[in-house]
Amino acid sequence: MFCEQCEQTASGQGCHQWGACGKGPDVNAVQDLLMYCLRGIAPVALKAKELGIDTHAVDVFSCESMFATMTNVNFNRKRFYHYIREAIAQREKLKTQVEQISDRPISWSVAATYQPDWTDSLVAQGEEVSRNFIADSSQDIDIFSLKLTVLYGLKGLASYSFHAQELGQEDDRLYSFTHQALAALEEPNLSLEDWVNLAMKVGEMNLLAMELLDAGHTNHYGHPIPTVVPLNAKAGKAILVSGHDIKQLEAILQQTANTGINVYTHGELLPAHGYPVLKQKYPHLYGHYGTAWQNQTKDFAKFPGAIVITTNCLMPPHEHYEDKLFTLGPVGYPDINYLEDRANLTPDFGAVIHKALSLPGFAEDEPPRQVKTGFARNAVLNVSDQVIEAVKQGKIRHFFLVGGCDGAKPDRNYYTEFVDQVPSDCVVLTLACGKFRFFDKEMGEIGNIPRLMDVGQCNDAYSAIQIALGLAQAFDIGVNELPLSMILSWYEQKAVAVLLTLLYLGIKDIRLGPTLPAFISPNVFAILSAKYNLQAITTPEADLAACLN
Ligand code: SF4
Ligand code: SF3
Repeated sequence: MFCEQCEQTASGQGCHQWGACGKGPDVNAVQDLLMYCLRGIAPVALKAKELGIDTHAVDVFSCESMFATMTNVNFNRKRFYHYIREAIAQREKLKTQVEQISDRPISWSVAATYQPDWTDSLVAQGEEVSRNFIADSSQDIDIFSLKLTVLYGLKGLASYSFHAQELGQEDDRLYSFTHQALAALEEPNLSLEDWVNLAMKVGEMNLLAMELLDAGHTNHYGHPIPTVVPLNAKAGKAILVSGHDIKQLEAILQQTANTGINVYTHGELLPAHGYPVLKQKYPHLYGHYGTAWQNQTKDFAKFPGAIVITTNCLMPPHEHYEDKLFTLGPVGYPDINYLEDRANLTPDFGAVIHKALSLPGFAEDEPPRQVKTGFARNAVLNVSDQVIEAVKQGKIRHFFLVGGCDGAKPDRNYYTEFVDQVPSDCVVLTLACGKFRFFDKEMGEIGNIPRLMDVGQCNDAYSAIQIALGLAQAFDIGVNELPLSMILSWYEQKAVAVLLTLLYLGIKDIRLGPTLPAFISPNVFAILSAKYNLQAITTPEADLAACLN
C-alpha cells in the first residue's frame, strides 16, 4: 500500500505496510480503486453538464464517497465495494444519457470506460490502479507532490461540500470544479505551474464551500453567540455525539426530546453549543464530554451511554465499547452499528436511544467545570469597535490564531506551550480540534474582550477569515499588515483544503506544524515559502519572538 495523506503517516514518509491510523492495505486498495472510479466519472459528469443533463446524484455521490476515503472516516472494506459498484452504475447511467443526446460519438478516457472484474479481488485491482497512478505520476517528484496536494485538498473540499449540501447549500461551481480536478489527475501533460494553479483553485473553491456551509449553519441555527458549556457530567442517561455534523446532531436532539436523555457533544461538535436555535429548542443539549479525537479510546470506554460518530475522526474501536458505538453517513467500521439514511438524509436513531436507555448513564452530577465557545464572526465583529480601541490604546498588542487539527504525537505540545507563553497583552483565537490542548485554560480578559476565543470547527476557518478581513477593513490596512499571526496544526485533508484557502487568499507568514506534509516536496515547499513565506514551526519561544517583532 501507499498512503501519505495525513500527518501521522509512518516515519513521515508514507504508510506502506499498514496505516498508522489503523487502515489496513486492503481498505487502502479499495479506497484507491474508488478514487480511480471517481476520476472516471468526472469526464462523463462534465460532458453531461455541458449538455444540460442533471448530474446532481453523481455530484453528491462523488463528494460523499470521497469523504469516506479521508483519514479516520471509514475502515469498512465492504462499504467501499458498495461505493465502487455505485460509482460504475452511476457513470454508465449518465454516459447513456450523454450518448443519447450528443450529436457525435464521444471517445471516453481509459478511466471513464474502466470496468472492474467483479469475479476477481477488488483489493488486487485497487493495488494495481494505485501502482499505475504512482508509476504515471512519480517521474517528476514535484509534479507528483502537487498532484497529491490537489488530491488531498479535494477530499477536504468534498467533505465540506457534502456538509453544505446536507444543509441545503449547493453551488454547481463546486461540483464542476471537483470533476475538473478529478479529471485533471488523469492528465499526463500538465506543467508544474498548472498544478500550482490547480492547487490554488482547490483553495478558492474550498472558500466557497466553507462559505456555503457557514450559510447552512447560520440560516438553520442562527449566528453563534458566546456560550458557556458544562464540561462536567450531569446525572442521567446519556448520548455522546462526535464528528462535525450539526445537522445529524440536531436530528438526534429531535428524536431524543422528552426521553430524559442528556445529549453531550464530543470533539469538533463543541461549537454546536454556540448556535442559539439549538440551545433554545433543545434544552437536553447539555454539555461537552472528553477532549480531542486521539483520546477517544479512553473517553469512549468511560462514557456510560451510547455514542454516535457523524464524521472524522474515528479510531479503531476497542472491544469494551464497540457495542455502544454507532456510525452514519460516510463513516464506518467493520461490524460496528451503521445507521442507514432515511429520506431526509438523517437516520432513525431508535437503536441509539434504546442503547442509551439500557446503559447506566451518569450516576451523579460532577463538580462544575466549563468552557466558552461561540466566538464566530458575528460575535467578534459586533465588538470590533472595542477591539480596535483596545489595539489603538496599546492594550492589545497582537492576535494569534492558533488552530487546526490535533493528533497523538508528542511534538504537538508545541501548541500548548505556545499558548502558555502568549504575553498577557495578546489575544488567542482558536478553531478546530487542536484547541483541546488548551481550550479550558483560564486566560482572563482584556477589558471586556476574552483572551481566548473559540471561533468554531475547522470549517469555521471561514469565520476566522471574515474576522481577519473585517479587522483589516476597520483598520484600513491589508490583512497581512494586521497584528495577527497564524500558527496552524494539521492532521488530515480538511486541513489541507483550509491551508490552500489561506494561501489562495494571499495570507502570508503562516507557521505550520507539527511537521510539514510528507507529500510536499522540498521544491514545492520552496515555491510556497518564496511566495507566501509559509514556514515550519520551530520552538514556541523563537516563533513567538518572531511574530511579536
Ligand atoms: Fe497512513 Fe495517514 Fe494514510 Fe492512515 S491516512 S494510511 S495514517 S497516511
Ligand atoms: Fe480534528 Fe479529526 Fe482535523 Fe475538524 S476532528 S479538525 S483532526
